[in-house]
Amino acid sequence: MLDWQQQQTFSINGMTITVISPGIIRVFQDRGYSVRSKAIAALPWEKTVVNVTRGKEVTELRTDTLVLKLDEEGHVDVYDVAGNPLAVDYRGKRAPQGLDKVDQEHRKLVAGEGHSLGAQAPQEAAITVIKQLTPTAHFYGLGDKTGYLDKRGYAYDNWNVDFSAPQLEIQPNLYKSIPVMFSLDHGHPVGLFFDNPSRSHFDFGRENPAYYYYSADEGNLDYYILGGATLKEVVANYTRLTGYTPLPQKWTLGYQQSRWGYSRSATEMMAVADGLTKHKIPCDAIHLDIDYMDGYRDFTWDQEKYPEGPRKFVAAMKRKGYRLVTIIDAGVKKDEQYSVYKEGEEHHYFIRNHDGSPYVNTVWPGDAVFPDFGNPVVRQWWGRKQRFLTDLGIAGTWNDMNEPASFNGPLPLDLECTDEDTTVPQRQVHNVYGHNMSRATYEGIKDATGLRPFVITRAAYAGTQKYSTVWTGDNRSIWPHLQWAIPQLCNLGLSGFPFCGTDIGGFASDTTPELLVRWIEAALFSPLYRNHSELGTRHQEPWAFDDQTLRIYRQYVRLRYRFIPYLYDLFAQHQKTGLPVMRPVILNYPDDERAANLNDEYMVGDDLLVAPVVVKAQRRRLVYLPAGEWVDFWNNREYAGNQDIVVDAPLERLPLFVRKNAVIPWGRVTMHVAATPDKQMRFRVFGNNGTTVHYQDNGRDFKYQKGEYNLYQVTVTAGQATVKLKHHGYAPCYQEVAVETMMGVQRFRYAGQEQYVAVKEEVENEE
Ligand code: MIG
Repeated sequence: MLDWQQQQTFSINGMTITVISPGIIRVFQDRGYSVRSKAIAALPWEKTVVNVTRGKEVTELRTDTLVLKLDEEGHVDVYDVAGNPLAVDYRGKRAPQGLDKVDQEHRKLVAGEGHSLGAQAPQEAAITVIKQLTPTAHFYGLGDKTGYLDKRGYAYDNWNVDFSAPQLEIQPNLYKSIPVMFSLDHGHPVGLFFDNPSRSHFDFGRENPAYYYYSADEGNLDYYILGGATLKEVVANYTRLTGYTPLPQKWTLGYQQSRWGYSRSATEMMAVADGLTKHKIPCDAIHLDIDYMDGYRDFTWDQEKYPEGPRKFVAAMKRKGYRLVTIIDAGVKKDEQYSVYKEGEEHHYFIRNHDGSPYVNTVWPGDAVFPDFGNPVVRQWWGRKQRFLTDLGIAGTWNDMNEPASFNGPLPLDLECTDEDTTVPQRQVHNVYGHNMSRATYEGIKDATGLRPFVITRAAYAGTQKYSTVWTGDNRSIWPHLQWAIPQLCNLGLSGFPFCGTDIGGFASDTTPELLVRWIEAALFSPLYRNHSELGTRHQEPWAFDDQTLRIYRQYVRLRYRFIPYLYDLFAQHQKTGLPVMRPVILNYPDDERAANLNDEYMVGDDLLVAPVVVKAQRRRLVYLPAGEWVDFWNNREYAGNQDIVVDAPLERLPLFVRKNAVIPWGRVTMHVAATPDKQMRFRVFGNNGTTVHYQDNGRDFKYQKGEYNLYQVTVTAGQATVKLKHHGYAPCYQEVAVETMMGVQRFRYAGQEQYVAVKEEVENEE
């Protein structure tokens, strides 16, 4: 620790309080557990002025963002600099209210009929942080939890599980554990990030409306207080702490087609590719689920199902224009004839029983063992294994079953696992299993290809966004799961994961044409835009139904490609702002009570407001427009904000509004994201005065980090457009730029020297 960092570290009442920056303060108490954070790669230290006032009973620490009051009893009270309470310790003890005290016998009785009594956190936990709850506070974050945007009134567990029964809003935990929460009370924001991967619990006033609490079974007391003037600043501080999602390859923002079962044969895969081509559905990747493997062995390929071998198959798909993404499961087949197993067994790379032997459970390949991803050597080994796929030309790795899932009961909690350089019981690293697998995969692919790795993972911990995209796992083809996709993805976005998506159409059960259409509409701006379904369910390719379904579906996938430059701009902005792409309205309008628990609308960046139809048979809906002025994307009709409007939403209509005066880059519709640099770009202006900064690079590798990118400034003043190249680091800049205002199209030509000159003005509006 440097001297100035030491000066920002305070020892008070047995706790270490570290001021990392004005808006990030760590509260720490060693309880004998590892202090190596899995979530944080490097603390975002900033030299900070800290004013310390030591009173008789209370010590006060003040930065220009946060005020902490610490008393002798160990309370930590957090205020903003204006004196608004943000997170004040509750002075009482936990006192469950209205929860039925059921003895074991009656519990059994109820359970006997198949009813579950839900999660119950132990009354005494090793760690409890308990805060006062005001009647007006809202809660967000927590990653992929089920239910509604505002978590107030609900309780959740952080324990990664594969949960395949229909997910209901009472389900306390799913595949990911991201123990960050944001609270917003009368517009005053704060975040608390509990950097403890062991099993933990959140309760937001479900147990008692007087308090909310976090508790953990074990681990150090280790949490970060995140401050900022706005919710955006608080979220940004969380991302600063746990890491940004690196720019994805541009094609990953294209449409993707998947289904468990396609990869049963090369013929079936080809038929999917041909279906997409024939029906003119733009698509950038087709996914191969577990069937391509030889007996579900990771990093193998079934030669019988692919008689020409994988190399020729991948090349043939590439000629058709389709990239391939392959699934890799966490469980490695126990098979003495299989090199991955043999190598791992020999070097003790698998999670162990107490006698040192590899622990065996059952997954798809039958008996399976589990790589010990907490060991850096195992991560490197697994990383090198990616070359089997990248050498074949596979474009991405989709990590599944990495909670880890197992069919023969859960992994015993005390199995021996490695945490970097020490041995710990499984339960202490359980929640970072998928995180470490993702990291190994990311680093391996980056080494092998030099490209921006495309990794998708089901299980995750805080900070996994540095390595991987996530999807929300096994949803169902039911309307409630479409409804939840909005708050679930919005909360994932706030929790550091801008690159996320749901299985479009629903994974389990049979989808219906109406549900599928509403899903492809609602998910239009979901960063990961993938249709995926379960083996044995009704097929849900866009052409699996009627002409109308196909037509509408195609229309939206084409529209998606129009918006890819806008989405890509948002990913570029994320590198600096730390903000999500798809976001709840409350993030942009934190003082708007109407937005606090708005579950059926979302925003994309600051400019697009999306109000999808997520209710069966609905053909009109109420749309809440926040402050400002809004333009209906479909007919340019203008609306004042701060009001509810009723809009028509026939099956083919996704209600979509653009912030007045927004300037939106408008991409080309192509069957696949172009591999060559675009020579032209068009911007659409939804008003007569606006400006945007648009980002361009090669969309593939890391050269942008060395300045190889372009920034264009497009400005419209009283209907008159100008275009400038603000930063010219990527040689092939646009030769032509068109700016389409509501009055007509203005064209520009690159004249060298970072200048664009107007070509001629046209009055007509063109497509
Ligand atoms: O449930 O590999 O969530 O997307 O298709 C079985 C088969 C295991 C779970 C994943 C799902 C995938 C499926 N997998």
